[in-house]
Amino acid sequence: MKGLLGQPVPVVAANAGKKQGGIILRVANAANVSVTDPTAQQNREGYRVFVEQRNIVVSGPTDAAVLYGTFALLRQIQTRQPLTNLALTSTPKIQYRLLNHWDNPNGTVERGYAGSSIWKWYELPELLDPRYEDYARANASIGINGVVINNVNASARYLTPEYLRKVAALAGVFRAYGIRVYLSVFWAAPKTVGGLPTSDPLDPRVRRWWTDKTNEIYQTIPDFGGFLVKANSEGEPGPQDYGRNHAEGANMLAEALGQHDGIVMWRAFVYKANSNGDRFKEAYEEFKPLDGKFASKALVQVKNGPIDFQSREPFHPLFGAMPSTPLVLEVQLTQEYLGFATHLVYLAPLIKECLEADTYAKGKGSTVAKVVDGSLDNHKISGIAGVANIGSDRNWTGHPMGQANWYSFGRLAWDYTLSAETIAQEWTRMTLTTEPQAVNTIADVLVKSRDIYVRYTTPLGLHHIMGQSIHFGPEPWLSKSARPDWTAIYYHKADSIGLGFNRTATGSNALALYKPEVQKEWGNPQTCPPDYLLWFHHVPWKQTMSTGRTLWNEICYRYYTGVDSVTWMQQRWEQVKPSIDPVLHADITARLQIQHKEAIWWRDACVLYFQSFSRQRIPAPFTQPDRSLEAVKQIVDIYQMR
Ligand code: BDP
Repeated sequence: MKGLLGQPVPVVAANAGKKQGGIILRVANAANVSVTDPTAQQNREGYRVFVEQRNIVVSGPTDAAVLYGTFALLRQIQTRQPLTNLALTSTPKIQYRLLNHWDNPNGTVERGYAGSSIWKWYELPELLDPRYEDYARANASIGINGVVINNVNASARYLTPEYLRKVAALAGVFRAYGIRVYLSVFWAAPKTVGGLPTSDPLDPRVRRWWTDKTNEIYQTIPDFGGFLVKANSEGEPGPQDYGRNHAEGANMLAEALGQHDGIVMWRAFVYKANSNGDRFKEAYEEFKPLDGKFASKALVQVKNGPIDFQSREPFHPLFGAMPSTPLVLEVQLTQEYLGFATHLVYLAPLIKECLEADTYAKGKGSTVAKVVDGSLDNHKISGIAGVANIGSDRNWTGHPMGQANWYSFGRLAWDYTLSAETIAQEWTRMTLTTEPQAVNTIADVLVKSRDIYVRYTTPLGLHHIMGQSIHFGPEPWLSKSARPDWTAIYYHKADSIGLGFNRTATGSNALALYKPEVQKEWGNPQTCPPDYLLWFHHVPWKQTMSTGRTLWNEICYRYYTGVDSVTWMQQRWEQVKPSIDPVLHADITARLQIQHKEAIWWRDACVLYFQSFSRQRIPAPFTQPDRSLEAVKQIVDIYQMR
């Protein structure tokens, strides 16, 4: 309040609160919250902010609720909303609202684009960087109540007493902000840490080891949140190494959690090595048969789409297909496939697109959001996870606008009905400027930015055509890799006839994983939304689309206008210059320049490469790129040089 009002605000004890004209923080009603109510946990976090006599009262049943209410009040003030007749009431729609850090013990971050990890393992537990508290406060301000602090490609180190003390030190900082700590576990830890000959989940020694280890964790961290597991995925060990399935693995950990108040989040991001099917279908085929076999403390964590955090994916077919299992939605805030920390891409529209998608699992209106919040299938627990874009950068996220993605994730996890526009406005006002015209301009750029990114990189449902190791650059010609499903040609299937992956009944039939209503819409190239077209159809270059252009012309149109739209973003950003801190303005101006350069790079790489199949000219008014495909390939090679 002092910072916002520019004058000191005295803090007085509760019983001195008889005077009027202040803010009262009141923990009340705790007794009324029923523990058998499925939404009890969320109710414990819900708040009310209202006016009583001449005071503003922030009330809720727990400290955390009052904290969330306090941040809601601050948001109200900071975004300059009226305070008269204030009546804010809000309860989170999803119970576990988690950040997943992909941070390693050596201080690097898997796919992290904001510098190195913010956790300083060699200084912990004695030295606590003040940023830990800033981080926790920022999370609490947007309602995040848990953090998985280490990479899903996990190190066993975190399960040693030495490291558990370090984790406990972080938990100690986060506790006051309503945030619990979780760990990603390395499946083979019973062997590497425990010295056992096996990590078979059905082996009694292994079970004993996990139970003892879990008890030890709770002795060190009494409010420990639980485990996140990546198993039998991309080379990580798992229960299948012993002929056991994912549910048997998850249930063993759930059993180890016993009476402790913790959960297991078991990731469904799996696809077999050397599979000759369609990677799109693999997680579904492995997990769908396990529905109903998971213990009550186990949730299955599913990425928003079936492949891997592409700039646009159809919703994952597991949503709506596992009614007996609570599913955690996993989205990626770090912009691995969306331009790293150099491209301005606001992700709320992407997250909402998934949440609002209709699975038709129980008829119309069975949205992914209703699957995830547990309401569709009456689950007692629900969760959502965002892969964090936070690092050691002074501005936290590398791209200053990346903060908007951290912010919007928290806001949507709390209330997914908020619009991407509202959140963009809120964030802009609280972070950049309150000048109304500038706010509108910036929010408009934010809201359009994701579609613009899709246009100049992967329009019409193209996917996975990025550089093998530089995921921010194009490599549609990539034809050899350690696995076929790591190449680009596996996905775009360009040939002299056309472009796109036929996933209809005449192709891989991945479409059959969806409910008939969805199949009907996407299965016909005429009714399939153009944004998903090449996800499901191999379309002839000369085919006329709903836009009136042929596929080839439409592709070109999107790549070229996508680049022009980056110019538009640059112009908009220039317009708001008088309202923005000069250093920040210059930073983003420079990043937009990089974005523009790389948009042209994507466009040239893709139109030149696909032109070698379509054998058609670039349609007017656009002109042939002024460099050759070979020249573009060289840039990619340079970035991928050892
Ligand atoms: C992929 C990333 C890889 C992650 C993997 C995962 O490239 O670094 O380990 O996802 O989610 O997108 O496990």
